[in-house]
Amino acid sequence: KPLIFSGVQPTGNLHLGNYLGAIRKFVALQETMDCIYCVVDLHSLTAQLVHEDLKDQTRQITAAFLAAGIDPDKHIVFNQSRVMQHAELAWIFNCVARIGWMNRMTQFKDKAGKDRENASLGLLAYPSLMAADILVYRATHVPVGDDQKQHLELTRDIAQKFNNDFSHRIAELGVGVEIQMGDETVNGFFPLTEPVIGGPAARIMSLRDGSKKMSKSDPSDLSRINLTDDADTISKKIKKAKTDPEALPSEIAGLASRPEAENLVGIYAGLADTSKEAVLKEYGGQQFSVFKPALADLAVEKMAPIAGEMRRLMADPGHIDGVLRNGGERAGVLAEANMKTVRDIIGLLQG
Ligand code: AQP
Repeated sequence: KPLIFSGVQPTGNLHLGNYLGAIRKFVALQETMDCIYCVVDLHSLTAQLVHEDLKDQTRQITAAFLAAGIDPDKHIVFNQSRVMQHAELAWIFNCVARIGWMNRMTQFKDKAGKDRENASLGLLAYPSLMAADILVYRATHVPVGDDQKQHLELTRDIAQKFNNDFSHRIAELGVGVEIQMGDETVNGFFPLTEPVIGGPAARIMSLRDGSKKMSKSDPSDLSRINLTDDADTISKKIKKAKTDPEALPSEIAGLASRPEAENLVGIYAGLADTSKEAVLKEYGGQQFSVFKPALADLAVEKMAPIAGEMRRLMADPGHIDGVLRNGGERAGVLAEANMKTVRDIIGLLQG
């Protein structure tokens, strides 16, 4: 049965990239699928170990989930550290995965920089914990931005190696399910999870540099639109966004080698829930002096209600904590059922 899992780190302000690339997809998927959405607080320790306002930031991401429209009664919303089975399975996956796999991750290379020897072991093993987050529920689909594609491929590699390494035990215990691998069907315990990536907003770029992704850690606040920015700030940032002097083209091919123009068209398409082609049909031939104000109005129209609702929710932290507690209890039951089987497959002495 399809099951959705995804997570967001409580590190700094959420931005338009997080919203269009991930959270908005979470909301759409909950209409037809069972979903588990997680604030991955353990992951955030790889970015910043000593974190004065980790609790508040965890509440803020939860508030963003709820304000965007995720229903915590029908689906599960919780913070990762409440369900210790994530860390337990991550350890097992650390023993399944190879160091070479981790070393190849572009996010690790970017974040570790030149001084790799000095990067934390947690930063290197980040994808192993991510695989555990997903596979502890045996989730089948993960909605994420394009930047997470490589980590999802690694999750599949870990699942596949576990299924292979323990194939006899899985068969012996009769706990396998049929897993489709290309044209072949194999028996395994963990599914080969599919990423849900795509649409015009799969990778939103910085407003200051069309070659860099919009990111929480960019030192320039003008590079991103934060979910909590007010209407004036959103308009100012879009007005100041880097562009070129040409008018917008009428065809998508005309956006090639115009990364900043392509980014703004993608943001418009994402917010309006349409395609880049449809945006160019409407604005092709127009100057940015016309397109930018239209984009600013649309961004304010879509984002301001979310920011308002987040502020309202943040005024009652007790309610948010209750949502996370309840979600954690429900997630814990599912995770423990799978972990019991994993411990049996491995042959750990229990009971
Ligand atoms: N620019 C982006 N465009 C589309 N999707 C994006 N995501 C992040 N940036 C973009 C997606 O948002 C989800 C949550 O991300 P995260 O908080 O887990 O971590 P991140 O990807 O590290 O976010 P940032 O802003 O990019 O942080 P830093 O600055 O630390 O690198 C994920 O699904 C992600 O794909």
